[in-house]
Amino acid sequence: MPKRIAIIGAGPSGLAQLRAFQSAKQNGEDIPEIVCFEKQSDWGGLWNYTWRTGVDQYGEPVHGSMYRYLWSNGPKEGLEFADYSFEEHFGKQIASYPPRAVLFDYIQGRVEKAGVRDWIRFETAVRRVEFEDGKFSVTVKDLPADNEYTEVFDHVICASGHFSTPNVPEFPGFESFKGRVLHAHDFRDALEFKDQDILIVGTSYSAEDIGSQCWKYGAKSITVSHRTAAMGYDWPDSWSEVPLLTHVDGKTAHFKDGTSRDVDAVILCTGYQHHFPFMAEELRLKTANRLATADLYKGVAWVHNPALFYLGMQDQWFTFNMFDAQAWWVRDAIMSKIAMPSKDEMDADVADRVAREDAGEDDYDAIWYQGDYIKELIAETDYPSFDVEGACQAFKAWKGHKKKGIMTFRDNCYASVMTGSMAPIHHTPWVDALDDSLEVYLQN
Ligand code: FAD
Ligand code: NA7
Repeated sequence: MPKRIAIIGAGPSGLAQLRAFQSAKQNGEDIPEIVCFEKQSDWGGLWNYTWRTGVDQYGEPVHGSMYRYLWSNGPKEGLEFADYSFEEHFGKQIASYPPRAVLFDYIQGRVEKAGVRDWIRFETAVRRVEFEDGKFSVTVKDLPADNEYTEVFDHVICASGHFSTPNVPEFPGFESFKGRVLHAHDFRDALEFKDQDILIVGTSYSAEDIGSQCWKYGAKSITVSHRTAAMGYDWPDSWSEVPLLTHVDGKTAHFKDGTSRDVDAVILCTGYQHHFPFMAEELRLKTANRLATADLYKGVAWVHNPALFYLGMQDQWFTFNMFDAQAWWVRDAIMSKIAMPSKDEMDADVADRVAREDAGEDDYDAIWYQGDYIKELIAETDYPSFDVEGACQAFKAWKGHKKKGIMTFRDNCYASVMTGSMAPIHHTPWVDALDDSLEVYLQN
């Protein structure tokens, strides 16, 4: 009997896993039986945009955190698949910061070519994963049929993402705030905040990008409140950065330095939780959003039971090609091409990764740390080797471009580390590009 493998989620990580197994099959290897459970009706994970917020048509928590007009927040040259270039997909080189629809198209292209859609059971939510007698029992719900059933697997690969369950702090006065309070997870369209005074709490990607979106689409002012430190970019005139919110009173927001400001809406860009309610306690990953996750050998194998794997659970500089590196490694561990060490060795590996991350001093160290991690994994599999150093350099240039102009960094272009060709400069500066459709983006 071939082994049976359950993959939870058909986002970029789960799709990387499907492609990894399919590539082994294409090379004539006997692969296990693969079943991928995806609760949405289509693949692509966060890149599969939904207008819905709250719960979906079946009462399931909405997974999507992406919003309209989202453009890649880093250069595409840092995330390109080594086995499927942008040029192969689009038939030409494209500009460096594609909008969501363009990246969604690219993600789909590789798995359509691989022909793995039949391996996915859509609209099927994983409800419970348990381990008994050396096997995993996976209970799922067929959502349209309103029917739960359980199947048994030799391995489970959890690729359910970790940017969907919001971290929602409460500040005094929210209960009587005379405006809208929402988390970034529920933000969909910046036009909703046109002509409004917006308060954003948080200073990471969501804060920076949602603030920039609101600015681009006509918000009157953006105030960003920080817990640790201001972002410090050279913001447009209508922006200000203030210390942490202490409370709100009516429409007035008060900050730690004693200043206050009237606002129409508060957008909490306060990050997400790693949330796996379907995992039995002894299988459930509990980790901060960091580069070296807790309890994952090589960043993927659950040290307490290495028949279970998690993909894409790190904080992310690299995304798609890192998920690939992980997926190829997990495939080879499952197919016994990579040997798993003792529990002590796995624990030592995790401790070493944590110590090395903690020793890093800045974002550049973090970028190279994650680049080295990718190199380490791909050296152990047949994932096509690529110029990871070149991708790190693209991220370094990107950071420099952000410092130079936070509203203009997306107008820069970089060379592909897969094909060597230079991306064209986009036909319209980002601040003026209000149409983010695939058709318009590809008009270069
Ligand atoms: P996800 O994309 O979250 O996919 C997980 C999948 O699992 C989903 O399809 C979900 O429906 C499914 N699932 C979850 N629970 C269950 C269940 N119980 N049963 C069945 N299926 C389930 N990365 C970039 O490279 N560039 C960007 O510009 C960028 N922008 C981002 C903007 C936002 C707002 C956010 C939140 C993230 C962004 N990211 C970006 C990072 C993003 O995490 C990755 O690009 C990528 O989507 C992660 O893929 P994943 O497959 O690990 O997770
Ligand atoms: P991140 O990167 O996890 O950042 C969370 C931010 O929220 C960060 O600035 C935190 O501040 C801040 N935070 C968290 N809790 C609080 C409280 N209680 N009060 C004030 N501020 C708080 O999440 P993002 O959503 O920005 O990015 C997630 C992904 O989405 C990312 O990978 C992108 O690709 C898109 P801190 O610095 O810890 O003080």
